Amino acid sequence: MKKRYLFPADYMADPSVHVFNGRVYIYPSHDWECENVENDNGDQYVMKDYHVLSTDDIMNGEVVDHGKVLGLEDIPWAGRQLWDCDVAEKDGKYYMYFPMKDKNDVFHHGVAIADRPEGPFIPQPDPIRGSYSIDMCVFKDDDGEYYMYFGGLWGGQLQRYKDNKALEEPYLPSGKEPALPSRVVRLSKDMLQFAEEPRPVVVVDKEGKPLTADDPHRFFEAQWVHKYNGKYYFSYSTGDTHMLCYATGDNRFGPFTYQGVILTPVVGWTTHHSIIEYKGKWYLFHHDSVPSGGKSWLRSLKVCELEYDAEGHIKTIEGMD
Ligand code: FUB
Repeated sequence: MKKRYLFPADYMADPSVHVFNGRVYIYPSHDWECENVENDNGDQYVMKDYHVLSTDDIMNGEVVDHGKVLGLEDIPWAGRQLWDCDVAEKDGKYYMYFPMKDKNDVFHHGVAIADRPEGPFIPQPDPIRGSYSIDMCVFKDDDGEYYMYFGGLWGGQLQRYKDNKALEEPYLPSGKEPALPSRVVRLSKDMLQFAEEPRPVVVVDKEGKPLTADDPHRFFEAQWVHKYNGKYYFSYSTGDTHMLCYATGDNRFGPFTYQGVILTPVVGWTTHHSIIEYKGKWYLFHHDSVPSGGKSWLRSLKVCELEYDAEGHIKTIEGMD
């Protein structure tokens, strides 16, 4: 299968990809060299800014770097770490949603606004009220509403919350306990706040039982939602088992039934992705650490075609290829 490194000039990761005005826009996070040791808190992911990339030919065309569009120094509540962002368009304005640690080292979600998909993005002064954890995917559904899926374990801090409230002590389920779920929330009409309380997004097996914490295919982080043939596809990273997996359902809020592996482990600790259709073909955007010689915090953007079988099952892609 043909794969392409999209932007060999720099280390970027976590690609959120959308088609705006007929062109493909890539919203990655931006990796930097770091002197910290690698740890489960994610201190090695020191990302300080975002660039926007775009192309009109995914596998062969020029990938344009539109430059830096937002940096930590622009954001009044900034502590550190601009991790996986996403962008949505509404009424000709572009809204970037980003997770960032505040001055107390707690992740919240910021919003920044642009007049064009390539930015620059101007941040709101405060984070979204009630926001927490990381890795947002904003999905516009057929009802015209926008829904944000988010959450990530370990360094992503999801284990610090239950029922949208901060716990006194983090709690990570183990063994046969149900795995920690991703979250979904409808956005307000002005796109700047949550319109309701976030709900859990549960992945179940074929018998309808939630995947358990010890299941290697359980949700960890990096959620993405797309629709194919009228079904919702909820895809995600399994984190410490290093796969991209997916589950399908008939309802945007889930539950989603586990279906299989999209991408087997890549070189590097993290795996992360987005899925889009462009000019009649489907694509998987992700990252790996091959070009940096395996440094998990220096990742490179990669893309390949994605295929479905006649029943709508996604064909598994080899991560090491
Ligand atoms: O890039 C920092 C974090 O690593 C992301 O938020 C996760 O999804 C993982 O890729």
